[in-house]
Amino acid sequence: EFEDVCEQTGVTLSRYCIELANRGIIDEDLSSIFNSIREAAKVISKLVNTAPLKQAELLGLQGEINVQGEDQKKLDVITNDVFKNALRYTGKMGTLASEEEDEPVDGARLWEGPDGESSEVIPVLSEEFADTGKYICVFDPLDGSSNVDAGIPVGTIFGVFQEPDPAECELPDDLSKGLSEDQQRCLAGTLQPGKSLVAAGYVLYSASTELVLTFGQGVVGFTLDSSIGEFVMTRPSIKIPARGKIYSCNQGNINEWDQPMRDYIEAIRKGEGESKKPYSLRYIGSMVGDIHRTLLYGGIFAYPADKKNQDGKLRLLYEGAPMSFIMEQAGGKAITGHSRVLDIPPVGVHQRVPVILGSAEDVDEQGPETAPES
Ligand code: AHM
Ligand code: MG
Repeated sequence: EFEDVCEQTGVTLSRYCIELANRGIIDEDLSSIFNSIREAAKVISKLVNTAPLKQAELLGLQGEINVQGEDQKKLDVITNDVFKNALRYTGKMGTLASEEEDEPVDGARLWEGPDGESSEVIPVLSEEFADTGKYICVFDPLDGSSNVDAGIPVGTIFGVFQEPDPAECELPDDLSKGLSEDQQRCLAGTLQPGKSLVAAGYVLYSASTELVLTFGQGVVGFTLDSSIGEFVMTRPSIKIPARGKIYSCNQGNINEWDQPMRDYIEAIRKGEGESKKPYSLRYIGSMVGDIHRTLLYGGIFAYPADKKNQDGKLRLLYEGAPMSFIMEQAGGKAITGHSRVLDIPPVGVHQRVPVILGSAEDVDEQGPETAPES
């Protein structure tokens, strides 16, 4: 009877993390961080799902503009609080850096209560507990949120670094100017290249809620079974096909791209690329959805540099790097057009990066001289 139950419930994300911790692949702190990410993902999934029924509370603009000059949606702000507070509650976070926060924040000290009041430590937990942070989480709580009012898929993207030895990370003068000592420490710890990520993942809120993650040992996918409130493993080992026949980019920007990018897209579109087969265009404008499809079906996703945006649009730390880590772990590749995305040392939390990622053969065709070493 017990076996039957196990068979029906499958391997949950909690079970998976416990097994990895038992085998020494992740430590208990990282496992606890993933507990929080899982809980935050469930709450955000519920918020996104019910938003049209609570329009006044959840949809539309917040009336604030974030540090990147973008209008914040109500859901950007709410989901940022959900994700941030879930992580803080672990007591394992050194630093948190989000698309929706100007600067990285200390992950352990401040706890925001439901009324927005904050205290030095999480109520009922000891100061000691709140000071054990050794991980850094970078995240975009609701990527593609311009789609959310229309019920189009959106996602959460996250990456986890280990906190470096403070002696080893000094900020250059121009970056440390005007920051307190604490802020400097948080920023220095956050500016790590993607190749230092110890974990990364995304959650796609679509027809189903999908959580895809990597701890640097392949890529695993889970689906939220809302009837039991658990993420159940549905894809134990995701491998991207070596070549696809779909390209995904904002082709409206074609006149702004450089010539090699234009020539490449024109060629695959017409069936004049290496595969000699015409590619289909699929583009949601929600990175998580577009990349999830690319990962499963193969092909190429690109947000290249253009004349107006020399560094493209997507953010290195919490969009480009985590997605590139997942792609490489699934057997794909991720480049900027000049170098491997994971090799770039960030110089700012909200730094942008051009990305071209997907099936290895497709990425090689686009930029053979720049493809990463395998
Ligand atoms: P956001 O972080 O402000 O939501 O913007 C990121 C999104 C990505 O999800 C998507 O790939 C891209 O912006 C789409 O941009 P565009 O509308 O220029 O095609
Ligand atoms: Mg984003």
